[in-house]
Amino acid sequence: MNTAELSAIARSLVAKSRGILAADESTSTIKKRFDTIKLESTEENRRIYREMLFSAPGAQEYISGVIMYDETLRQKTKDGVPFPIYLAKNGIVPGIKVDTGAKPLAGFPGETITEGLDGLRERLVEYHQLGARFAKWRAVIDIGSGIPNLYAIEANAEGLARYATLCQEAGIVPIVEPEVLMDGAHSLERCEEVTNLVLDRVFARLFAARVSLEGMVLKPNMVVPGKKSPQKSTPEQVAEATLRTLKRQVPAAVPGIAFLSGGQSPVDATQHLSLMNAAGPLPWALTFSYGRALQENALSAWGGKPAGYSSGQQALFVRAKLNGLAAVGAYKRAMESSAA
Ligand code: 5MM
Repeated sequence: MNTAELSAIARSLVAKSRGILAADESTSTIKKRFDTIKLESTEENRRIYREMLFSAPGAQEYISGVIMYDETLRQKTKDGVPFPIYLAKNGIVPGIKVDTGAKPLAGFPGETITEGLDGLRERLVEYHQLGARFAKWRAVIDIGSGIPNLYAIEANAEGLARYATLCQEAGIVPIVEPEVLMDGAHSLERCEEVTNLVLDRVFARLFAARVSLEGMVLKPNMVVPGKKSPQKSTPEQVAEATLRTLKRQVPAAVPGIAFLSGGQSPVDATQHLSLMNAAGPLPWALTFSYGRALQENALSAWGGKPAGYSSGQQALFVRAKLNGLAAVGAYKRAMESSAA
């Protein structure tokens, strides 16, 4: 595939008022999510849940792409239509998570390296045949006492760059996700410092690996204080620090940035995105690629019960619509009460 085709897919993922649904929880993560509603994590329950999300009436207007896990990409709707085909027919680009997880980095206690490069070229060929047109790889950087070390950042940046070139070779748009976790007790300033360093290293390796920036999407964290930090930030401070960081580090050739939510509440994630877009014009599209912030309400409204199916779909629709508004800077917190 040529770069123009990759670029067209990347641009469609960040098209006006639309963003990405991250539904690529691995089997162990979805089990933790189902535990919260006391539902057994069987293959059929996972299929039913994903079908509920993918077929939510009205949500397609605001969802440009869905990131799936390997199992989901191979599953079908109750009517027997493979999920990637079903999504594509509804104007949603099918995506696939291709990393195999963040594993302990030898020699660097408390730090991780994301794995999955072995055999990736062959897996990408199969994923393309199954209908995937974009992929995702998540590198995880934790902030704590004495971490992150530069070596861990550079090793993860190299992994992201090697993954991204392999994707583009296979005609698949890479979503490059370097996530600086918000789990620690660090300040907003420390998050800004680390996020700057991480993005600087990531773009250096993407350039060295000859990744076409026009044919990728960046999926970063927002700049926020750690959850255990005594510091509380205002939404305006988060928006300002995040935009300052992105403007310093992300070339304008990248068509779009689709944030992860990282453990922010659904409302905070929407408000931060909207404030940033309202501060435009910006050199790239800014949208969402949320997992928890899109799914949390839908999961609890569904509750694993047939009677909750349409409430779950409605809850996803509401969050998708409000984030669609945030992607053009038009969301207000007051809309929460009238949105349902
Ligand atoms: C949906 O969660 C994704 C998969 O996580 P595991 O590999 O641990 O199962 C995750 O990569 C997600 O796509 C991003 O982190 C964004 O999700 P959030 O919840 O942070 O918006």
